[in-house]
Amino acid sequence: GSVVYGPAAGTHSLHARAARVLEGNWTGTSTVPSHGLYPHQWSWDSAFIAIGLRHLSPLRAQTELETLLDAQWDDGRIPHIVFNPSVPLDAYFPSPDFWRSSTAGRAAGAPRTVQTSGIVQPPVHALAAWLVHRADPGLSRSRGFLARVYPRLAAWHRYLLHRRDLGGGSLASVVHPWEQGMDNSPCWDAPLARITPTPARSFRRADLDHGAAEDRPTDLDYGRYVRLATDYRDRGYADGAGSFAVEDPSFNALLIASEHALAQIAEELGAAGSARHARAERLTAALVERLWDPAAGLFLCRDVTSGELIPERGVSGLVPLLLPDLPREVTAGLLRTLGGAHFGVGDSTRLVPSYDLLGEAFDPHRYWRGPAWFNTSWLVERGLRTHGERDRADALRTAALEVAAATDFAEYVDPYTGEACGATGFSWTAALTLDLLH
Ligand code: 9WN
Repeated sequence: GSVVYGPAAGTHSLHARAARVLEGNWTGTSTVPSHGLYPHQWSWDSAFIAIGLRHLSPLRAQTELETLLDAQWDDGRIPHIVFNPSVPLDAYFPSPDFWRSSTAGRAAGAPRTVQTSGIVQPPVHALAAWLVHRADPGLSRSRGFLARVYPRLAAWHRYLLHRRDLGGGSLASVVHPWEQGMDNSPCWDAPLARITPTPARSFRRADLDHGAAEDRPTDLDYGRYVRLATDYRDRGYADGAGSFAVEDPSFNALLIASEHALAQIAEELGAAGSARHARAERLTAALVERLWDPAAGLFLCRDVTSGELIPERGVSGLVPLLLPDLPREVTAGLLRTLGGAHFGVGDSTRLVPSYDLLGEAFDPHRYWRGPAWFNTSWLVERGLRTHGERDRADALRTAALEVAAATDFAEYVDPYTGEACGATGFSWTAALTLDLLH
């Protein structure tokens, strides 16, 4: 197909096209990831969307994050979905009547006015809030934006660092694959194998009304997702005794990057940020100690239930490249792995595949089992820049812009060919395109 990115006019039209996608997906107070497949507000989507929206409208970007934070629970958790009450119940599964946040979540302090899910997603929010502030500090100060979001973001990090330290090694655990955001990654196969699936006939998957079945998780996956979420709900969303707990490198790296951002927010508000920077450094050391695998040359997930590292290479293990203060041999190892045979970046693949090209479970079209996603490629691009790898960052940026343009902002793509999978007009693809254009 024709390449829209490159000449000045093409860049301009790509900017305008991305802006139109975000305009179309805006509801008035937040942005849906995609009207058909995901018609509510998603937590980490909103963070990535705000990072792009700040280039169009810093006010809308602030509102995006504040709408999400308005649904925060008293225990500090930010729910992974905030439901739009005007969307029919059967438009997305699992719907509010499954999660029952206002009754089952009462003890954990779920809000009374909005319906939410009870699980979380990666903590990209403080990073997003800081970047949104910097896009227009004058507007941000006049609205008291950082002063209002700071205590909420601090409570969110407190929740993750205390209630979610299930492994006792200072890192946060996820208790459901949807929390980590890469739903059917092969990294979850072993810990999920212990979970008895809920029979598929007992629920109806709305996702198959919009996405091709061979690009989506299987019914067996869904049976296990439903079982885990049901058990968590029936425990009142109390953390501790569940049958699935995993320390994930991407989730924790984003928490650390956000803790650094929270330190900068504190300083902007006239408080000391040094304790937070120091905590972020301690967490980086814990991440390396608990999840770095020198032989594999990337970070692995730790199954907290068995205590073992999970021997699967996912893009999640490359995301910590984002962190500024990694030991030199770790950075060098990540850079080698990124360009090597397992991920092929700058070589056989166009964007960063979600999973090991040589892995047994690799499938170039099935969701998080191989396809490339724009948010993870954006995070890796940022990591390359952080570590002074300008040429490699530029090449990845150019590829991301070309593929976004050629696929009409696809949700995910075949990592080799860039062919579109899932939804088009996907919000974080459009938002991160805007960010890469700036
Ligand atoms: C479950 C919204 C979300 C993303 C996730 C992605 C997908 C949901 C689903 O869509 O997950 O949360 O129904 O498949 O895996 O990363 O936040 O875009």
